[in-house]
Amino acid sequence: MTTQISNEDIVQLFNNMAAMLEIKGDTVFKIRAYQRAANTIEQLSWSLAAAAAAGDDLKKIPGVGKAISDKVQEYVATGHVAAYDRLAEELPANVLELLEVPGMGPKTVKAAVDELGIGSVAELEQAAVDGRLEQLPRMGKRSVANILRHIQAQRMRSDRTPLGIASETCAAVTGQLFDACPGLVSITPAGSLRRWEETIGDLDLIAVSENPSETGPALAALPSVREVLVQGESKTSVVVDPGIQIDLRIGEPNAMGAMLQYFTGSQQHNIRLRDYANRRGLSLNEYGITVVESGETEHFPDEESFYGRLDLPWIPPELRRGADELDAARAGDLPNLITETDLRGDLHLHSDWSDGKFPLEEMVAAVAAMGYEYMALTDHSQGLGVANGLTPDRLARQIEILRSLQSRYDMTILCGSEVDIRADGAMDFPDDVLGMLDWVIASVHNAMSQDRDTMTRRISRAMENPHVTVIGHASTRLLGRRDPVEFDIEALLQTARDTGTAMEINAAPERLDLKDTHAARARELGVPLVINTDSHHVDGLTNRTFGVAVARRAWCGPEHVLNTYPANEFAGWLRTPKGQRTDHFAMMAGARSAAASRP
Ligand code: DGT
Ligand code: CA
Ligand code: CA
Ligand code: ZN
Repeated sequence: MTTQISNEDIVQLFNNMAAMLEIKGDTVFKIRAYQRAANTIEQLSWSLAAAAAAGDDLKKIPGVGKAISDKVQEYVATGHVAAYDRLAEELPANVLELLEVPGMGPKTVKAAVDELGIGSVAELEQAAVDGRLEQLPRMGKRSVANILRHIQAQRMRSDRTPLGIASETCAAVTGQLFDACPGLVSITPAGSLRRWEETIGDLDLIAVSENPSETGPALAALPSVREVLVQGESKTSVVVDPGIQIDLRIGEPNAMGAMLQYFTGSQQHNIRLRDYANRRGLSLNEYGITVVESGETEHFPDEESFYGRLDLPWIPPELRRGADELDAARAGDLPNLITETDLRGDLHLHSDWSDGKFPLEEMVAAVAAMGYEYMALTDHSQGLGVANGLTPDRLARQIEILRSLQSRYDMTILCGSEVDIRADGAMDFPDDVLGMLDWVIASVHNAMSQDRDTMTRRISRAMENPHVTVIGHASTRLLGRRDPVEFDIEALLQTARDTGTAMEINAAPERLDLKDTHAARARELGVPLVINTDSHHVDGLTNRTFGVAVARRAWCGPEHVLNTYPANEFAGWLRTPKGQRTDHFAMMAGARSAAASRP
């Protein structure tokens, strides 16, 4: 069996065939037939693959004759079309890649291949730069400049976008579309963004509208649009600043379940789900679920009813990785995932005493406004003299001020510090200074290129310090900007467990550190996780949503995250001598789970 084949896949197949035939110099009649079929199929609002699988007569569709119908059948049955493969073999490699460059139609590609021997986009770019491309018929300075610009733009967007930036872009575009489209009812993100992947290839949006035809053109007309890639009935694709591709599709309210499910992916999850459905005589596509025997397609307004039809509970998008989630769903073992509102405190916060942007008092007030029961202010230690870190004297003054602020708040204000772990693993404050603090985050901020063993020993030594409560942003990575340090994560997490040290999930969207798989391993080992925003600004507090997403992707419930516990239980853990904290946490988590499962 093949993977789910969408109408878009089929449209692309026939458009490519038309272009390849044109490059070969085939008859106009044959080329037009493929183009016409592609246009018709693009307009369909139901799955051609499902109809083919159900044995419908596709020739009843205008523009679809026997040759086209046979190829659809072949594609659906085998995942291949022999005629297509033959064409691709006859032509130089990478011709299809050249066709995808806007401005490169079949005739131009043919000339570029035949006359200049160009076989790749890189060679095309070279020919555009050194003036050879301009020599071709119908090519001028203008068209060459455009092709060059497209190639460069394509290279820019080939990089994946960090989640935080993609999510800001998504919110901005969604807002602008609502302003521009009176008929718009909803826009739902799908794809990797909905699964909270740490980087996003492109943004997939599904719109429901009372006036669907206004939506695509409105997207294409937004001021942030750099380039329009596709503008069709059912799909519009654009590239917006800062170089993010957006695929917008129109959904039907009564069939949103399948649409959202299909385009949320992951592809691996969908493949597994489809195999599971096939074994039950059902086939899945982006429009609904088809009973193979009767050929009847059922539609679902939401994902709950879609998964329900497969006798499965709804599976949270964060879990849809094509790993164990389907087995867990079938067994009724899906985790009860943590949500944002489970958080009762934020324990990594900076003020303008170090490198934060807001005064202490305003930072504390903003945290209290989140409705939290507790917080820790954690400005930097003096360390390398960067980030305006605090000397022991300034720290002592800050502690005094924080203690005096406490009387104004119900929220418990912990006096903390984010203390550098020096290159040799020593803490940047002596033990007597650390001893004044309620909460000590130990973080690496320098000597990041140490080898794996040295870095592992360095962080382990910090964990062995009896004053260190938690390791901050362990890998120090910055998504798209700085690689993680090298360390043995398994050894570190075992040391965390053995020493009673908690591990931070740093929610700053450029960090997401621990990352999901490491957080999952911490959970398995019983190491308490703490979700912190590391806010340097009052606006940073809402970044907790990204940290919660990491914890969800790690299959964490609230019981695995220390700062979901009520203030008294949290304080009880903190009072426990460090060497007993892991056991104490296991007891807290056990009590929490038992309470949750009580009827
Ligand atoms: P990305 O964009 O690389 O961060 O990752 P996704 O998961 O957003 O992937 P994308 O945008 O290519 O497609 C969104 C979802 O739609 C994907 O997770 C599964 C589904 N899907 C899209 N195109 C195809 C396709 O050609 N075949 C199949 N089987 N599924 C597809
Ligand atoms: Ca995507
Ligand atoms: Ca996409
Ligand atoms: Zn830090």
